[in-house]
Amino acid sequence: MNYNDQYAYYRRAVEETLRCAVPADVPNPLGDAMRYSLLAGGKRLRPVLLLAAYAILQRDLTPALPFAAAVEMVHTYSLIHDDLPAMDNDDLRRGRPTCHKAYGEGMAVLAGDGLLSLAFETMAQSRHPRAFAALGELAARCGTRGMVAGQCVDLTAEETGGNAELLRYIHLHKTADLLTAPLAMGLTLAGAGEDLLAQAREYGKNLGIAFQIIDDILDVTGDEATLGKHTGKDAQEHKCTWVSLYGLDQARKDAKTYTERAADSIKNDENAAIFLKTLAQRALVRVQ
Ligand code: GRG
Repeated sequence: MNYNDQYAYYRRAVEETLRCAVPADVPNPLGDAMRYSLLAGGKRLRPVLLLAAYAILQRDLTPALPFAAAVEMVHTYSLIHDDLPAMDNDDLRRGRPTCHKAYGEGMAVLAGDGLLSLAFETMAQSRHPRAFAALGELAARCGTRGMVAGQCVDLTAEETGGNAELLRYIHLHKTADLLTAPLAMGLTLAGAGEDLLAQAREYGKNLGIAFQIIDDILDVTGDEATLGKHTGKDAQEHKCTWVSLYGLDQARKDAKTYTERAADSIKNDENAAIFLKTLAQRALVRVQ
């Protein structure tokens, strides 16, 4: 299978799992608000990373699917909360009105909370023998020393102006942690040893930094219709970004450097490992 077919294959498996992930007995409008954001599309990058990492060692993806869905739930919760007026105050996400625009702020807070807890419930119910380790990895990376910490520093840097050290912290935690988690989870579930896990962590860190630099660039140069969200927000909100600190040209060079570092971190030559190298290169030239 070529790269595009492989990505589409992983993505389809995730979409099928997500379609019925929110239980029917969640009261409405909460259940509808959760499904509205979870099933709105998106690249499904994090679950694809999890399945690709798992596929380095295992053939049958079925046992990894609840974990792939859980990572996307956590990502979607973070987007819903990030879009709230108290944070980035966005009204467009994934090409449609943000959750709070469609369901109100209170329901959007609850939809985010609901997706976060449903993610952990889904992993716990999988009964996978390594579920606890995978779940711990996600908890650490999305929590108060991971993504939430990155978001905290991102918010405070709007007031202080930020600097290179803060920016690296923001990129590592707000973005790279939630790309590293699925890689480490997929490998852990598949029974990988420390050597492969270390390669994946290095890959995730560098991919995450490159991915966020590109996100910063796209906020300046990207097309709103293609991105499915508004651009120009970073400058409006005085955000500390790679572009605001280093300028567009340097940002492009740095994105390339971190992408190369990510690809070089993977030493394994299984098809699924080569897929990860290609994914990093594709992420560098992404337009959405
Ligand atoms: C609210 C705790 C909390 C965290 C918010 C997700 C987030 C952290 C902020 C959103 C803005 C942002 C630039 C986040 C960095 C990660 C990122 C680039 C998210 C967008 O991910 P994509 O491009 O989105 O994979 P899709 O829609 O394709 O899934």
